[in-house]
Amino acid sequence: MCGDWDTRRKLAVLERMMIIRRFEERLVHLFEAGEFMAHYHLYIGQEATGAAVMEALLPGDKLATTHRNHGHVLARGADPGAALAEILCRETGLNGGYGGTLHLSDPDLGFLATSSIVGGCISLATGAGFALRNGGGDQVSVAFFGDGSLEEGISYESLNLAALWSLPVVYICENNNEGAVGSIGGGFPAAMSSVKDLTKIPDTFGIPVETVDGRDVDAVFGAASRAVAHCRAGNGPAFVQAVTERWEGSKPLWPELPMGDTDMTMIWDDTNYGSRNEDWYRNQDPIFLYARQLLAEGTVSQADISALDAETAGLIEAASQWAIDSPQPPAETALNHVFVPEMEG
Ligand SMILES: Cc1ncc(C[n+]2csc(CCOP(=O)(O)OP(=O)(O)O)c2C)c(N)n1
Ligand SMILES: [Mg+2]
Repeated sequence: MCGDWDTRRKLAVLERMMIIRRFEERLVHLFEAGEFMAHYHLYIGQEATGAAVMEALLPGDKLATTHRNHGHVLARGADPGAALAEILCRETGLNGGYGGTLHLSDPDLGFLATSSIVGGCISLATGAGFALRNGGGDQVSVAFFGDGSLEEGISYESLNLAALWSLPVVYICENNNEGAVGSIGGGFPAAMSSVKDLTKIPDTFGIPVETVDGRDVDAVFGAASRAVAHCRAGNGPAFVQAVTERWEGSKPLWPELPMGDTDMTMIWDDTNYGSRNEDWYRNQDPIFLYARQLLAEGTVSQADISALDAETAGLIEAASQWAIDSPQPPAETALNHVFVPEMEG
C-alpha cells in the first residue's frame, strides 16, 4: 500500500506494531515455559521500521530478511498463530514446522527466505532483483538486514552488482548498534566495523542512501517510499539506513523482558516509569512514540488505544494457545526437505 494516510491506515499500522510487540513478549514466556528450544531474536524497538516499510510495498514485491525476522513477517500481514506455530515447530506452522524461528518465512507474502547467515539476505534480494528486472515488471525486492551485515564480503559484491546492473533492490539497513554490548562485553554479537558511517558504503557504489530515525513511522515511510519509487522507475537500487537504539532486552545473548510486558497505559501516564526505563518510555519505544503522535493529532483517544491493546492481547493469547495445541509433524517426515547426497557403498 502506498498513497495517503487516513485514520484507518494509521490505526492499522499501530495495530500491526502492537501485534509484533505482544507476539515477541509472548515468545519470551513460551521459551521460559520450555515450549520451544532455539536461539531466537526479538524485533522489539524496531517495530516502526518494519511496519512502515511494508506500507511502501505492493503485494507482488519480494523480501528477504535475517535472524531478527518475526517483525518483518508479521508486519507484512502473516497470521500470528501460524507464525507462532512455526517457531514451536508445529505442523500448522507457516513452514510446516521445519523452519523454526530462524527460518520463519511466508512465501505467500513474497518472502524468499529468512536466514541467520548474516549478510545472506542481501545477496538473495539482489538475485531476486535480477530476476524481477529480467521479468520486465516493476516489482522490487527488499533486503532487511542489520548493520552487522555490512561486515560480510557478500554484501559488497551484491551492492556492486545491483549498482552495475541497475537492479530494483531496496536495501533496508536496520542499524541498532547504539548501546549494544557485543560479544566482547558478554552480550549478543554486535557490529564491529571500521566504517563508522555506514552510509559511505552504498554511497561508494553510487547507490542513493538516506538515513532516518527507525522509531519514526512517518520518517521511515517517507524514505522507503522514495527508495521504492526510485527502483520501480528503473533507476537501480536504493539504500535506507533506519537507526534505532538497541532495546535493553536484546543486549544479552538470550532475550529478556527487563521491563516485563509493555503496559500501554504508560503511553499517557508517566507516573510509573522508574529512572532506569525513563529514556525508553519517553524517547525510544516506537509504539509509544507513534501512539502519542496519533493522540496529539486527535486521530485516536486513550480509550481507542486501550481497546486496541485488549484486542491485540486477545489475538496473541488465542494464537499462542492454538500453536501450543497444534500437533508436531509426524516423526517419519523428519527428513523431508533435507538434502541427503547418495552415499556410495
Ligand atoms: C555469516 C555469519 N557470521 C557470524 C554470525 C554470528 N552472528 C549472529 S548475529 C550476529 C550479529 C548481527 O548483527 P546485525 O546484523 O547488526 O543484527 P542485530 O542482531 O544487531 O539486529 C553475528 C555476528 C552469523 N550468524 N552469520
Ligand atoms: Mg545490529
